[in-house]
Formats: sequence, C-alpha cells, structure tokens
Amino acid sequence: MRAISRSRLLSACLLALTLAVAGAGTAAAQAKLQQSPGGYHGELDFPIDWKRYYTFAERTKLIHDIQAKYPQLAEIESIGKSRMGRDQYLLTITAKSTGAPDTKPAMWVDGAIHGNEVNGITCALYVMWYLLTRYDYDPFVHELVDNTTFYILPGLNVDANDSYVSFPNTANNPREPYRPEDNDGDGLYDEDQTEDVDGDGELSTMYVEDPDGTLKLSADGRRFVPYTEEMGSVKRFRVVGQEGFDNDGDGRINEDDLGGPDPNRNFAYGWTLDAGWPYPLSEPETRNVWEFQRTHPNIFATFNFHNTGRLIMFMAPNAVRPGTQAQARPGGGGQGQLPVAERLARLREDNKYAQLVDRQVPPEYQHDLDVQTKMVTAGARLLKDYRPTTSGLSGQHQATLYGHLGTYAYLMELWGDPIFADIDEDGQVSDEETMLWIDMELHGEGWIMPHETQHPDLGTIWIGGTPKKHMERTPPSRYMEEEAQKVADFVLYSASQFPKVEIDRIRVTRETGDLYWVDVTVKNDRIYPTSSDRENALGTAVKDKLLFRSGGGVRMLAIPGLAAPPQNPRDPTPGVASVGEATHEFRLKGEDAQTFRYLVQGSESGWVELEVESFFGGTATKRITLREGM
Ligand SMILES: [Ca+2]
Ligand SMILES: [Ca+2]
Ligand SMILES: [Ca+2]
Ligand SMILES: [Ca+2]
Ligand SMILES: [Zn+2]
Repeated sequence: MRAISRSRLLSACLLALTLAVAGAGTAAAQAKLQQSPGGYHGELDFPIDWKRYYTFAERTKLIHDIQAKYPQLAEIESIGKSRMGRDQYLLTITAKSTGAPDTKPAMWVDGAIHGNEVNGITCALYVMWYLLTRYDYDPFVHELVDNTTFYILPGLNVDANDSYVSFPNTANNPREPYRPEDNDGDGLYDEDQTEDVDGDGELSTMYVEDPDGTLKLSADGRRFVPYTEEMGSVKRFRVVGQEGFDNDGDGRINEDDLGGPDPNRNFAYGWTLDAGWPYPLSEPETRNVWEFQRTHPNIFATFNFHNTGRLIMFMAPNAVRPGTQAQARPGGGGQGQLPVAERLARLREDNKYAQLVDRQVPPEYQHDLDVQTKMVTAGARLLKDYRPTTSGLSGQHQATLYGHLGTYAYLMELWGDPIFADIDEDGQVSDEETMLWIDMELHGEGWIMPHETQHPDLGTIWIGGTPKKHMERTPPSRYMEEEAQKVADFVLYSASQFPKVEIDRIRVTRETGDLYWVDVTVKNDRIYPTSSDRENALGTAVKDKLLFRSGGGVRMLAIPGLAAPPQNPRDPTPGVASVGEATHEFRLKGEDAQTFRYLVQGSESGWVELEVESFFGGTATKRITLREGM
C-alpha cells in the first residue's frame, strides 16, 4: 500500500494545530482533540443530499462539480449520446499520481439501464462520492483508488431516467430507451401516453363506479379490495387503468406509450429477437456502453444496478449440460458428497450467510464458480437482507460481460418489499403490514388516498389506493442512503479482492559444488484469480509471467528434454514445477500460491532476481544473493 502523502499529513497536522489554538480559551481539559467526531472521513468536504433523486441536469452538474473538487482523482467523458441527444457521462476514478486509468485493473459500475430503476443512479453516485471524499482520510479507500480504476456510469438509460424522475409516473414506467414505435398501428408514434389526470403529481390507477364491479373500498377507505356477495349493498368499482386521457380520441386510453426494446435484452450473449429487437446493440445507449467496455480490457469486474428485489444476481458458468443442474438427492449428491441442502445447512452452522451454488460446471470453470460463491457470500453478509442468485442470460448485459469479456459480473436488484415491516414473521409483507409501515415509518406520506375527480372522457372517476412513485421499486427518501452505503460496501469489497501478485519467498538449497536449487514461491492472497476461467476459455487471458535474471556469475541451467520436474533430493516438496526458461508463463488462481524451481550455477555472492508480472495482478520483484536465500 502506498503511504498517505507527506503533504496530506502536513495539512492534517496544521488543521489539528488550528483547532488546538481555537480551543485554547475554552475548557480544554484534554490535551488531545477528537480528530474525527462521529467517524468523520471527509464526506463533508463535498456534501451531497442523499434524500432525493436527481434529474439529468442536476446530476450532470453534480458530477462536474465533484470532478472539479477532486481533479487529481476523477475525470468525466461522454461515451456517446442517447437517442434524444443526452450525453452518457462516465466518471473515471483513480489516483492519477499512481498511473493512467487504463494501466490498472478496473471495476465498472452502472445504474438504471431500466429507465425507472433510478435508485441505481443513487447507488452509483454514492460509490463515486465515497471514493472521492474518503481518499485523503481512509487507508482502505486510499489504497483502492491508488491501485484500481473505477468506471462509473451513474445512469445508463439517460432519456428514460430523466423522464422518470422529472414527471409523474408509475413505479414501472418509463423502462425502455426512447424508440419511436406505433404500438396500436394507427400510423402515429407514441401518441397516447399516461397523464396525471388529477394534477396531484403522482400517477395512480383510475376506477369508475359500476354496480357489477368486482371491487369496493376497504373499511378504512384507503384501498380498493375485492367485493364478495355477503358484503351486500355497497358502492362497487371496476378498474379503468393507469391515469391518463384518450389523447387521440380513438376510444382507448394510453394505448401508445413511450419506449422500445428491453435494454437489458439488447446485448449479444444469448440474445433473442423476442425482447431484444430489432438486433443486438440496436439502441445507442447500449451500443455506447459496449463499445467502451470491449475496448477497455482492463475491466475486471462489473456491477449493474437495477431495482427491485434485494437480489445479488451473479454470473455463474453454464452448467455441464445447459438447463440441467445437480439436484439435491437423498443419499448423496454425487462424488460421495452430502446432498446440497445438507451441505449448505452445515456451512450455515458457522456462517448464516454461507452460499452454495447447486450447479455442476465443467472442471475448467470450477474456479469461477468457487470465486463467485465466495464473493456473493461476502455480499450477503454485507447487505444483510439480500439473497444471492444466479443470473439469466437472454441478451442481458451482465451475461454478455461474462460471456464475451470474461469479467466477473454482478447484477444488483436493489430495494424491494419493506421486509422489516413483516411483523408476524411469515416472510411476507401483507397489505395490512404495508399500510402499518406507511403509517408508522412514513406517517402516511407514501400513499395516495382514493378520491373522486372528473375525467374529460369518462366523467366522474376515482383515483388512488396505490403507493406513491418512490415506494415499491425505488426507496422513499429515508432509506436511500442506508441502501446506497451497503451496496457501496459490497462494490468496494469486490474491488479490494482484485488479484495482487506477490513473491512470498526465494529459497536456495546447495546441491553440490557450485550448483544450487532456487525455489521461488509466488502468491495471490486475494479471492479473485489473475484471470477468470472464462477469459482462459475464450483465449483472451493474459498469462502471468515469471522472469528470471541473475548476475555476479550466476547462470540458470536449462534442463533440456526433461519431461517431469527434477526433484530436489534435499527438499522433495510436492507441487513444485521446475523452470528452465528465463520467462515462464503460468496462472495464479484466487488464494493461491505456487512454487517454481530453478537449477543455477554460481557462487554464494552472486544474485538472482525474480519478477512476476500479471496483467490484472500487478508486478512484484525480489532479488537475493544465493547466500541470503539459504
Ligand atoms: Ca400509435
Ligand atoms: Ca393518454
Ligand atoms: Ca395523479
Ligand atoms: Ca387513445
Ligand atoms: Zn432492471
């Protein structure tokens, strides 16, 4: 880890001195001042209000302001424009003093490919803010930002994102990128969208009174509930649909809304015409992202933020036979193992967040599966009430990132049912529990009361009986920061486990005369390997290299024609590979150590130097004299 720079320490000292002088006149009973009241770590150097969602213009200003505050750590570029001409601004965060962004392994983070899932923007901005404001204060963040690059695209689907925040909408719309489309075949495009009929700033459901309707008002008048005959003579209702007018006078309401294909079915891996039409990467928003990603091979892992469901979805290798999974069978799960459920139960005796993926993968993909299992186990522990689950394929971004680039890919389904409102602990949040949550935590503010209003096409109607916009899919303001911080913790944890190669030790054993065995042990203590199984299968993995150099009369002896490693008779360590070349290629897995053996000739005052080079894992060098190594 790099030490925090001298000038920063100096300014911290000056600050302490200033505070000490200021406090001198007061009752300064203690000599030592509290330097970080409340665990202060720099966030107040650039305060951001995490109790609201931001429009495109607001967050564009926000990211440019914070970049101007931390120019040594952040850059902004537009990776392209949306169909409506908005820039897709990407933040690149890394310490410029320690190298250019594309020379370091990178974490990609994006939010809200689905236009309405704007909590992903919050969480992406939060990762940005956490890294930048804490860099000077927090050794963990400092080391991450020195050694890692973070590419952060706060909102991917910029047009729909802005629309969702700026206008009254249901929780589910607009979801797709803007693409003019004639849904009802009348020759007009997007001519009949939803509207806020009663002007209350929310988009709810419309009902009309109907003597044969299947609904009635609940006893407390807050919800529309099913009507049954034994309820007798009460006012009955039927649903008309979402709030809106018949804009084109065709007798139908909201029949031609905005939006094109599902953008998270518009990527190439497992693409189908059904949802990802008309062809992979047809939308400027998805194409711009992919063009950046495929031309930045330093991207090692990726997070895509969605709403909703409290899920850590992750890319696992395909099963041995696509579509089949190893089943938990009574009496054993193959290879003499216990059934999956039983093994998981045992693991959870020690760690209630333990995970076990019930999938048989080809042996050359087993490490990816193991690594992902470890990572989402940590994720479940950090996020507490999130559930890890394997992700789908079908033209999805995360599937394409793993499938075509070999990145370790995660899709976070943020927020979800307020499970803390489940007071009878049946694992569900009933309507009654939801209403109690709204009453007690939100003081009623999250609910639209049913009320009568006039509609130009329908006459007297009722509107309401639904939650407001930021309740179900995206969290209400009071939960936003808590959610974002937990998610950031997981992203940073993942980045902290990017591979890092080290030379553990070099050991010299004299064989005879001027002949010595030199054993070098290289290791990677991190969870991730230096390249994924998928990259190795794709043929895009860059091998780790071990370079041998020597001087002072020492030379390596190649041992030609030797099929098996020669054993060092004095130290028959198993698992040692012998090397007879100046450059040896290999691959370090996660939490792995490997020992390589050279035969050298020389004197004890001569030296050998070993250097390990890894595309994602960095470099490490160690030089010793033969005498030092013995
Ligand atoms: Ca139309
Ligand atoms: Ca309409
Ligand atoms: Ca309304
Ligand atoms: Ca219409
Ligand atoms: Zn989504």
